[in-house]
Amino acid sequence: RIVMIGANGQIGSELASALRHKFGAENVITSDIREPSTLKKDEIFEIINVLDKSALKSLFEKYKPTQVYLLAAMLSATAEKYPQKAWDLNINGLLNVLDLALELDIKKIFWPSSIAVFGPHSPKQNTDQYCVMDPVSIYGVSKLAGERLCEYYHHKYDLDIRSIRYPGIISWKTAPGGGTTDYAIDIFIEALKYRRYTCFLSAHTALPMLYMDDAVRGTIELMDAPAGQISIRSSYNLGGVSFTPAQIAEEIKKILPNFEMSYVDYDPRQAIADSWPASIDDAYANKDWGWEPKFDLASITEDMIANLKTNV
Ligand code: VAH
Repeated sequence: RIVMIGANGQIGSELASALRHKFGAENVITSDIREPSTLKKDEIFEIINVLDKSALKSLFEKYKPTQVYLLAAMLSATAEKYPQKAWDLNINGLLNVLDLALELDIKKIFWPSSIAVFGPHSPKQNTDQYCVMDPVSIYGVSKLAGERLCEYYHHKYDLDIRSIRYPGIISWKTAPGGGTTDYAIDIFIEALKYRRYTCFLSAHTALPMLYMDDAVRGTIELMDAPAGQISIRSSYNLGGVSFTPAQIAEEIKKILPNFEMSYVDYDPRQAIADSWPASIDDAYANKDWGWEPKFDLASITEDMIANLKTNV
């Protein structure tokens, strides 16, 4: 049985449906700080604040999960507005789950990290699993510290915690919450509504991105892998596709020829994006558990436009 914390978010909402499909809705307990916008009759949901350790303990004692997915976090752009809250949620939320997992013998945990753990002195291209990591965003600082906690709890207590450094994730089902890579989602919504988009990142800002279908599949593949195959207990680099706002705009124009792209003069998220890698080397994920992305920029663009046209 699985308990997911932060199930209303961009990743949580789609990962929850994939897990319900795989294990049955009765075996997936979703939770978040407030009610979800939609809940089907066979779906189980509980209100929880991951910072309330005693409430979290009661939730785990009620459902006795064998796996916990902790997706609750404050993302990069919002975190820069509330750095102390971001650190508290991202780190103390993780510590509560780690300590309760030890106390209640929860077998397996998933916790997301991010390419935000890299910084201005990390290699820019094909950033490797091990390299200098000097994150400049409080989000990146909290994710780097979180990775060190995960590795520590694994080596000290043999906790089976697994993690992925997600690139920017592109999806259409759930609006993203305050990320620096959200332009790659907003651009599709506005292209379909207005045939134009004013991008908050500059035209040649290359960033590593991943389509949600790939992110969900990769996460489940990691969690399904035998523990003996997992050689990374901080967090796995995961690459998908790297592109710039100019490149995604060109791809959209192939389907919406009169789409027009423009760029703001300044946005605080540019400094965050400039500190991140342009592309990621995910050789360890490929070697340890067979990771391969399936979506490239063309298929992401086609899938996003096709789905947003019919569903939004
Ligand atoms: C963010 N979407 O922008 C998240 C992610 C790599 C980016 O961590 O903060």
